[in-house]
Amino acid sequence: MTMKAVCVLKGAGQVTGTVFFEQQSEDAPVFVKGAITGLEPGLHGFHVHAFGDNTNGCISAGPHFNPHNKTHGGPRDENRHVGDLGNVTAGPDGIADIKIEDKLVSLLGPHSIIGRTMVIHEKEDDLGKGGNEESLKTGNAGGRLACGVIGISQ
Ligand SMILES: [Cu+2]
Ligand SMILES: [Zn+2]
Repeated sequence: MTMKAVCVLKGAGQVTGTVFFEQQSEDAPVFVKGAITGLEPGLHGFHVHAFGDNTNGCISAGPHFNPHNKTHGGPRDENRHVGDLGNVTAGPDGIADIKIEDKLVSLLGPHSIIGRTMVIHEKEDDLGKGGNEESLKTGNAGGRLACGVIGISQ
């Protein structure tokens, strides 16, 4: 049974986006597709955060989703948060086209990301290689430009 999910990202500024998720089975990779607009050209950290709570804006979503108590890393690192999807790149038009395949995030099972929050950040995620303490927590990706709760899609 294929599981599908969707997330509409909004924030205080002009950044908006829609992201679609698809997974064939619990052990299969998740495909993430979509676009985020209104960004400064360049790299922007893109993560699943722990809580589906946007009561106080994107900040209420809490830290990166980290059910295995690891330090922050890049999507291809052994040591990473489940929510660490790395960076997306916005072109000169301010649009980031998203096409990610990830084998750690899941829409199914005990560590499903359904009901959690997708966040797009102000700055580039240093993928845990920034050489300071914050790098191993957040990748120094800065403010939260837009976010949205990941929900089940048809
Ligand atoms: Cu984040
Ligand atoms: Zn992280």
